[in-house]
Amino acid sequence: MRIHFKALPGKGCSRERPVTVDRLRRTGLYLPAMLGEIERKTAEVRGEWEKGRAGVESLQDLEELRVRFLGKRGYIAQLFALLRTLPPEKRAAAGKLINTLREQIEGELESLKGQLAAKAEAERLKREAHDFSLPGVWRGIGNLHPLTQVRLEIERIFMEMGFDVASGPEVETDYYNFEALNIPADHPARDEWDSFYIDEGLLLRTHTSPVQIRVMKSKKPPVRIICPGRCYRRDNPDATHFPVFHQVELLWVEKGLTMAHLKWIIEVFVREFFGPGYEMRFSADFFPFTEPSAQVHIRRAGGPWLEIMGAGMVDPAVFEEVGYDPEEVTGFAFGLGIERMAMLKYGVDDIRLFFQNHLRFLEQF
Ligand code: 2U9
Repeated sequence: MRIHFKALPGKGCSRERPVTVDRLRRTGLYLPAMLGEIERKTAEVRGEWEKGRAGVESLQDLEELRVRFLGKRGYIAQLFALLRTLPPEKRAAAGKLINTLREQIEGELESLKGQLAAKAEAERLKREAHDFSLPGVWRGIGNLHPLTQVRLEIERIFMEMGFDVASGPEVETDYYNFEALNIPADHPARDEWDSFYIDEGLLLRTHTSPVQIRVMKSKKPPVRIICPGRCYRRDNPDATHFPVFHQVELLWVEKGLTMAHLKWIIEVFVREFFGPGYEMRFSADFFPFTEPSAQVHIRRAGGPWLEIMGAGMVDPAVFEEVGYDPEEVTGFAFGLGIERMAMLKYGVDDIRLFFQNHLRFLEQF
């Protein structure tokens, strides 16, 4: 034998150059082959094919087998190379033999490929199958913080009555937080709003009242707004104090408003927010920015009086500061603490619980 199948390129022999008649001639190995020899070699390749085919388990195996038999340097190419060494008159018969084998291999490769692809797909489906009867993994969808819920509820009630929601900066100037609200620098009332100063003349707002000043300075009456927002005071935390807290303040400025309108607005609010069955009490108080001023309590029949807010008619000095004529318009305002509203509504006895972010507390709302 001049051409050894063992030396034929297969796995690991890919660098070997194809055996061509030219090469054989050049190396002096060229001798015309015999027809019988080609028949024998073809049968040998068929045997090899059948062995190889039986061992195929994956598409990768199959591809390796294809290269080994049909590749540029594969067995079939080798047989054709041998064919070209036959005397021309014998080539047709031998060529037919090789072609038949090639077609057989091609056909079988195709069908094996189909079978293996189907097998791989079935395995993939099995691997990725979902059992929809298994219990699911519960992922909590979360809920709004109770303070947010209360704020949204208060906003809804007043928006339905025709009030707009206004907001402003949490870092304020001394002027908007105090001066414009009739609380001059040396006024003893400043002690009530012990503040976090950032710089000379700059502080964390102690109430949302500066928002009302900003709104009034920016437009003519009528003004109907509520101002929810975060406020800061230098209080030591205890069951009813926290240095960060939230307020909603209301301001209505228009011709002819009286304390009666203020009482009516608060009555509607109490009924909407706490439900029916409460009585309401106003008692005298003092704020530099309202005159007269009052604190408002509510109670259920037989229950204790609960303070819910401070309120009053806007002081004429405040109107003058923002450029409104106190002879022409009157107005009223109130301020309430969102934490206090939430504590009363849900029976929470310690304000600090709202800021500790314990899920077992928050999940109750
Ligand atoms: C302007 C004029 C008047 C807002 C008011 C109160 C009374 C009040 C407290 C309630 C609980 C603050 O959060 S709290 O500690 N607020 O008692 N607030 S009248 O009066 C204003 C506001 C703005 C221009």
